[in-house]
Amino acid sequence: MEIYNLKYGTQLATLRGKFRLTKGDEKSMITVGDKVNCQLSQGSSEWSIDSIEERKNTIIRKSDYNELQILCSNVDRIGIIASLIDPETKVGFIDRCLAACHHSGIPALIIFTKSDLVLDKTEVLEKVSIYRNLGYDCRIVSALNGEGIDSVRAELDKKVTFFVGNSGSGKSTLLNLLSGSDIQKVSLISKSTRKGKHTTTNSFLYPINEVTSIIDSPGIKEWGLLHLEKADVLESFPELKIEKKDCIHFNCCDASDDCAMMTKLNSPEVSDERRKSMESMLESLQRPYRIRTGNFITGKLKKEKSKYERKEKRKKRQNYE
Ligand SMILES: Nc1nc2c(ncn2[C@@H]2O[C@H](COP(=O)(O)OP(=O)(O)O)[C@@H](O)[C@H]2O)c(=O)[nH]1
Ligand SMILES: [Mg+2]
Repeated sequence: MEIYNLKYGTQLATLRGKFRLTKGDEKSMITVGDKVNCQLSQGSSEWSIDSIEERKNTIIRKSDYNELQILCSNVDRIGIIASLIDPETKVGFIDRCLAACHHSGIPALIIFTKSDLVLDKTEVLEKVSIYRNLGYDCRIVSALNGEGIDSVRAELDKKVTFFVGNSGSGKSTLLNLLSGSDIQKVSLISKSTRKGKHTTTNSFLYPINEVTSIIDSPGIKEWGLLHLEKADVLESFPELKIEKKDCIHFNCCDASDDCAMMTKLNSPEVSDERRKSMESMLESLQRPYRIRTGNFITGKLKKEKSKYERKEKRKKRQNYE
């Protein structure tokens, strides 16, 4: 495992003892962003990790398969890297990331990339203004002509930022630009699928200077939100959250029909696009073991799949009988 130290730079170190966390179904020995205490073994150039300092925060996702994954720790910002085009990051993807950010309590910065490829600038502003009007900090950048890069650099200064986005959205390219060197490999966009090819395979923390770091991560298809409750998801929409104060259900949310946030969601004040995005998130909470075509099924997942299918069949039979 690679560790970074201001004095010694990047070093290889081995894990000592057991760091496996056993709390709940959390499964992570050590994660990127962790601050560790190390020592040099006597007479050797080999470092060993003795302990992990308490984490200030963690960013997690929970997939369909009931496994909680710690993506990183000790982060000040989550940079959602959303490409305007080639491939276009869907609003559903951005909203899922924002729901996870809201739950983690870590502020999000939405960075719209590849502005140079969009010829109609009003189209860009329309998309960005949806989020700006909701109060999110949004930046528009181009790695090609340098638009917005300085503003992002200034915003991320003296912070640890986690970059998340779909594959090919420009995370590694932006990291390289901000660091001023080609520290991360950049992928080519596939001509047939218009999606990025996976080049970044592991999350890695890159120190930009003594007080600024960026964690680059592999592209994800969607952020699994199964660690969230319905209320968390609803509250992640600022226009719904403000309705909570008038809700008859004090400090509770079962998203029932008379829930103030649900009432607002189903009102014409919320655009169809945002409503659909929220409905899709709520729906995915109800079907945790949903298996989508094309998913990679092996071992444990195979078992989960057949368990889920048996349960679904039983439900169907009961409905018909
Ligand atoms: N035209 C243009 N291409 C970009 C921009 N940012 C990234 N790219 C290209 O998009 C592709 C994917 O970029 P990469 O950084 O590897 O994406 P990642 O998978 O999110 O790390 C590469 O071919 C980059 O050269 C941009 O702002 N403008
Ligand atoms: Mg990458």
